[in-house]
Amino acid sequence: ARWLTLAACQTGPVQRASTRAHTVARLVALLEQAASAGAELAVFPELALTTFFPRWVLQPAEIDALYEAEMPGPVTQPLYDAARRLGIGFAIGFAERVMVDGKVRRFNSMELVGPDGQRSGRYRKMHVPGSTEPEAGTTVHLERRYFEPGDLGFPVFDYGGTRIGLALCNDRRWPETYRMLCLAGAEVVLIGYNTPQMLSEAPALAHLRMFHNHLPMQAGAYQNTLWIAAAAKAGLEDGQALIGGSCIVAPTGEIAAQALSLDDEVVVHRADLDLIAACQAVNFDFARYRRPNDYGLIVER
Ligand code: ING
Repeated sequence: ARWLTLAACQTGPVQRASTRAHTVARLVALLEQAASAGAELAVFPELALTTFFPRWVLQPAEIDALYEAEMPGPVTQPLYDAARRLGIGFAIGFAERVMVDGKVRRFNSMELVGPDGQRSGRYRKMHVPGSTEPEAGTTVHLERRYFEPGDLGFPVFDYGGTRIGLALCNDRRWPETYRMLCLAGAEVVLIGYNTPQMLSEAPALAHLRMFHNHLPMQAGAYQNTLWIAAAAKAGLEDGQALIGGSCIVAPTGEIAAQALSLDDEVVVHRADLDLIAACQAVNFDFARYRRPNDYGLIVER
């Protein structure tokens, strides 16, 4: 049997007034808890190092301080050092600022780090929701002001013999995310998210926020025979309530473990990777039963 012990490191609110160093120390403490519970691979939320700043219109001078110009940088290095010391890998969401051909580019990114503390993969969020300007009647969500859509596709990385895919927040609501990762051979998908409790544009859906968090992940895991570990940023962050519900989902579609709080909390499950083959044998023998020649509409505009 093949096993991989996964940890979803839910993170309570990261206020705008928090220093990066203080936040990194919290994340190191979560990684220590995950490792002492036997976890081999941990996931942190989307934009784990900062507040979820797309909720604001920021002045140009305020923006750069919220992005990482290098990963690891001097302030984030302790997390990479902790990974090596503890022998546990992790994925972390962060705001990425890079210079390409003399132009600044900004992505909502996630980095995979090995148990040796070395970078081993990067993903840039594909499904970037919200708008570039506040829109009347909607919750302010300016991700499209601060990030361009990812340009790295849906990569899958080797992690000690297990194939790992990455996804960020809104990506988890789209079946294409899981299908692309599945077809690239992913066995485990690590997800980070920041999801507001209240959406002013759809008060009638208010009671469904947690259902609509878990529903696509459970379906995505089942239909693509994946393990999923998903970490929320949770609780009251700069006045906005974020849902928690961090979880580990099996290829059966079952939630194997789930956070109970809206604060820093580690959710651990020893994932049986052989369940993937079992679920494929029962129904999802992709090579045998998929009808790709008849799915063309999916990639038409
Ligand atoms: N957050 C939201 C999510 O999918 C969202 C997206 C929220 C879109 C509010 C529009 C309005 O959970 C992220 N971070 O993608």
